[in-house]
Amino acid sequence: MSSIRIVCFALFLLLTVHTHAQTDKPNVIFIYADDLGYGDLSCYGATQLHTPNIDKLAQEGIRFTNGNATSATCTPSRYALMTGQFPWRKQGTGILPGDASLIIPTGKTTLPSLFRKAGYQTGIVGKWHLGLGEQVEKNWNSEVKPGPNETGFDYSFIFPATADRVPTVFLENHYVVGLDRSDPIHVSYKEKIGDDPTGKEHPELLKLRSSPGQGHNQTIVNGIGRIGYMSGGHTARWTDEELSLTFLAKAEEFVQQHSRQPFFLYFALTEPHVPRMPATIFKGKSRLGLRGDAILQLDWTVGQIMQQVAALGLAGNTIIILTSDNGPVLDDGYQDDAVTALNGHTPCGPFRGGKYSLFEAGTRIPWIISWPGKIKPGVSSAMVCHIDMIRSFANLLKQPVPAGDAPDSEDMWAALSGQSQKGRSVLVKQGMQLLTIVKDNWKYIAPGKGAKVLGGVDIESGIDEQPQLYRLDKDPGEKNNLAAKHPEKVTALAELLEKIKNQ
Ligand code: NG6
Ligand code: CA
Repeated sequence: MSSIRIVCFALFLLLTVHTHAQTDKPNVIFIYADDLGYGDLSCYGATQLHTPNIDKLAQEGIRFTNGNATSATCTPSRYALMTGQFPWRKQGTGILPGDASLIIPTGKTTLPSLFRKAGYQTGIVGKWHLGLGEQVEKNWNSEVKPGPNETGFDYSFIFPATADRVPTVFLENHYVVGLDRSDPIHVSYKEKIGDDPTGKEHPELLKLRSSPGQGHNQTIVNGIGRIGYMSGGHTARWTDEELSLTFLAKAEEFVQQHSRQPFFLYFALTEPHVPRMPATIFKGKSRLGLRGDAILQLDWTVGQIMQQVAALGLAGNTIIILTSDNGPVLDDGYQDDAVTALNGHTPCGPFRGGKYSLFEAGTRIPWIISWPGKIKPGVSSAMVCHIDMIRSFANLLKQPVPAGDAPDSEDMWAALSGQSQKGRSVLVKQGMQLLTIVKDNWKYIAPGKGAKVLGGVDIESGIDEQPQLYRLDKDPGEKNNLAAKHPEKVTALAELLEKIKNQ
């Protein structure tokens, strides 16, 4: 062969391999907002708030109207996403404090480990909230593990729990970022430690007042009272206004570094969770108060990532999913102006309840998937859930899932990719503790005891001592309880719920 022929042949081989890789192993960026409601985006009907970047993503992809979290709070939703197991099957999967130990098993298939096995580089940037280390008492000043790097991520840049919980620091691959060794970090959720002022003792130092009766008045960091006490680590503490930009910079770095190999990025944003303290350039921008401003910051961030993917020439080879861990809440512990500046905005969309609730707004969340050229744009009413990510991507990546792993996950790739309008037929969802089951648009809420309206947050819990039955396609606002009219449906759904619980 002449040398020109050899070069041509080599080029041909390279191109074939490259094209092959493009179809088989698209990059995946999974963007997980925190407490973003179904009605918080203009593509989902918001009129008081404009989210042009996410709207563009929706226009280029599929917008799901029946996207679901398994649970109405963060930790259990994330647990389900990561493991493919219903969180209520496992003790200790409720909202975790910032010093909790890791609750994800290290030896089982997780969403990132599935990608890793398929030859992807895997990274998480953002909120973790699934515990770190083997025990509560841990040394934050040396290697902190196990955590994301032991459950499937090659790279991690996280904060441990929530933006309102100590320690208010970033960890990059096991280590607190920016720590001065002469000022070690200590954390306690039991008693005050160190000399830092608390919100309770020094409310005059707060730039964001805590809501009465909702705590958030322990150690003050950056003028904001937190849940939990911490001492030391002063140089490592974050500035809330920089949180999102920091995560964006790290996400962009990850994408840039891995642009020539398949990557999976779990980009877990903190907006619009409390404390809402967006970068100064976003403050006042939405005219809906800090919560609206935080949503605009989130939208801008998504736009930045979309632009980067396009600029790197990766758009046709990258799946972007945008969704949220649970539904919206206005007053979740701080007296920002979310309630007073709402201005007619409806974070829950047409649904009832909100974060923490058994009603739909607790778990019915935005869900957009885009894969230009591969997934046909549109709107889908198929019922999809985060818990199905493992088996759906296992299908796309042609990866086996070992027996016993991801037990509650179902392969929904056909629905997710728009090849089918049929999603799940049945889904069990969780409020705080109690469960509800949806089957073919009939929703049953098991009777239970507890407050009907959750104090502080002022959200209907969905709890009732009577059984509740709703027809979601005809009555999305869950206004008409049909239990008395359809006792046979109540019995059938109650039995099915028991059966699934005992599986
Ligand atoms: C609650 C907090 C709330 C928020 C939530 C976790 C109180 C009174 N409320 O316990 O502010 O932090 O936990 O939110 O402490 S989640 O989105 O991470 O589930
Ligand atoms: Ca959340």
